[in-house]
Order: sequence, then C-alpha cells, then structure tokens
Amino acid sequence: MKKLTGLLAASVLVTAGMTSALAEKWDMPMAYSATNFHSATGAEFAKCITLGTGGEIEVVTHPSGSLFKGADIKRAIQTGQAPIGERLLSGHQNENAIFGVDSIPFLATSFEDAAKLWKAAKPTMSKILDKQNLVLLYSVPWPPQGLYFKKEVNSVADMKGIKFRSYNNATARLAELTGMLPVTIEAAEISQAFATGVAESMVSSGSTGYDRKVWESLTHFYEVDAWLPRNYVMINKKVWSGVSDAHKNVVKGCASLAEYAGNWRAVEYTKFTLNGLAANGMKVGPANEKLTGELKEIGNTMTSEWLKAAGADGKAIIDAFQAMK
Ligand code: PCA
Repeated sequence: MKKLTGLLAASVLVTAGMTSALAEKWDMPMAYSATNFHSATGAEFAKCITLGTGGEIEVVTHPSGSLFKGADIKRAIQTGQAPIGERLLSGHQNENAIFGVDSIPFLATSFEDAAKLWKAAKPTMSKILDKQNLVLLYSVPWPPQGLYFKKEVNSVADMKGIKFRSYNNATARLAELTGMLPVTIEAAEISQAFATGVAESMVSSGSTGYDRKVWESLTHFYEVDAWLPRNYVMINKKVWSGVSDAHKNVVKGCASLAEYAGNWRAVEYTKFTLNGLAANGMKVGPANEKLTGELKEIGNTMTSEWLKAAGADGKAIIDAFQAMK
C-alpha cells in the first residue's frame, strides 16, 4: 500500500512537472486603458485561454501601452517580441490603405453597417496580415466617432487653426481638410495633451472621452457618427503554428466569445459614456445642419482619396459592402 501511494505521489509529481514544462506564458500588449471595454474584453479573452488550456497557455494582458506603445504593438508581434496583442486596425493605414477602410467618413456609421463592412473586408484583411506574419483572431469596433472641442463649433470655419489630436492617417487628413493642425497622440496620453494645451480637440468615441476624463479640459462633444474604427487581436504566425490543434480550438472559441462580448459592450458603452460626458458637464448633442453638410463634403473627398489609394481590392470591399445593404 505504502509503495502504491509512493508511486502515485511520484506520478503526480511527474505529471505536474510535465505540465509546467509545457506551460507557456503569452504577454499580450494592448494600447488602451485597463478600464476601456476593449481592454476588459481582452482580459477576459486571456482568462478564457488560460482556463481552457488548463493553464498550459497563460495569457497576461498589458493595457495602456505599458509593454509596447500602441504604435509599436504590431511590429512587436510581427517580429516575435510579443506573441499576441491588440491594436487599432486603421493605425496601419500608412502601410496599406486597406487597413483604413473602417475610417472612411460617413461610409458605415452604425454598428450594423460597421459589422457589414467588416464582413466585406475581413478576407482581404486576413490575407494582408498573413503576408505580414500575423494571424487575425478577433475584432471589435469602437463606438461612433464624434468631435470634441473646448468651444462651440457651428461650421468648419470655426475649426480653423485648432490643435487637433489625431490617431491615424484619416484623422490627420480630416484635420487638414478642416483647417486644423493635426498632432498624433496615443489615447493613453491624451488627458495630459489636453491639460497642457498640446491638443484642444479630437475626433473619437464617447468611450475614449469618458475613459480619459476629457471634461477636465474640453467642453463640447458633437455626435457626428463619422465612422466606427476597429481594434483587432493578432497572433504571431510562427507562435500560432506551434500551438496544438486542441489549444487552437480553445483560442478560436475564446476569440469568438470575445468578439461577441466586445461588440455587445461597444453598443452598451455608447449610451453610458455619452451620458457620462454630459453628467460631467459637457455639452453633448448632434452637430448643426451646416457643419454636418460641410463634414459630409469632406467625407466625399476622403472617400475618393481612399478609393484611389486602395485600388481594386479597396473597390471590391466597398462593392461587397454596398451589396449587403
Ligand atoms: N478611441 C480610440 C480610437 C477610436 C476611439 O474611439 C482613440 O481615440 O485613440
């Protein structure tokens, strides 16, 4: 009996030893604050994988750009410095115009249309990412984008000369076309940028304004619903090919759950955060007719610029999207 117990204990030890020898840790850099719904979704995705693989893959999220700054996350994963991570898709528009399909002003302005546009774009996007040594795991939209200012704005003329915080090529272009002065700043750093006057306005969601407490510096949010940009989670292709089929299934399952939960949160968070901005003293409401009309004109210009830059692949995505409407 004693011998048997001893044997059992030894085999448990061996098994435990084997498990820890096999266990992998995946650091997962993310660009946005831990309180943001994308980061909350990512944290649950990470837990889901750790749980589903019985601890053999432990995923640890690093929000707020704490491991890699937002702009460096994709490169870090491509080169294997980090195995997995999350980034704003349109942040790569300077590499390939296709990445900016979700930031074309007034093309897809609701959650429903953003989902259709994503469906139309996803196969091309996955292919581009694959060529860049990346596997697309899931993607979640931000709420509709509106304009933040520290004064009332009734027309494009009112925007002239304002220092504008941009987060991708499209937002910088929008600034140029409205006579504003673009300065690129990561979401994690905007509170400070607004407090010090480096920037005085931006286009973003109610969600980011709320997370970053922009009412401390800004006064107006115009619900322009210009577009809904997306975040996506990617994994290094080599890391992915080293994952067993069983664990791949766990990761894919967790990714579908995360995509579903993230979408749901994005919708819920929209109203909650707009109410939050108002409750903290900001004026929240639609832009007037004049401003809306002028912005739509700029949207037309940006749409033709994008189509030109994105070529046949870009046109095919837009055609597929229009066919779903
Ligand atoms: N928040 C992110 C991207 C879009 C959004 O709503 C940001 O402002 O950086």
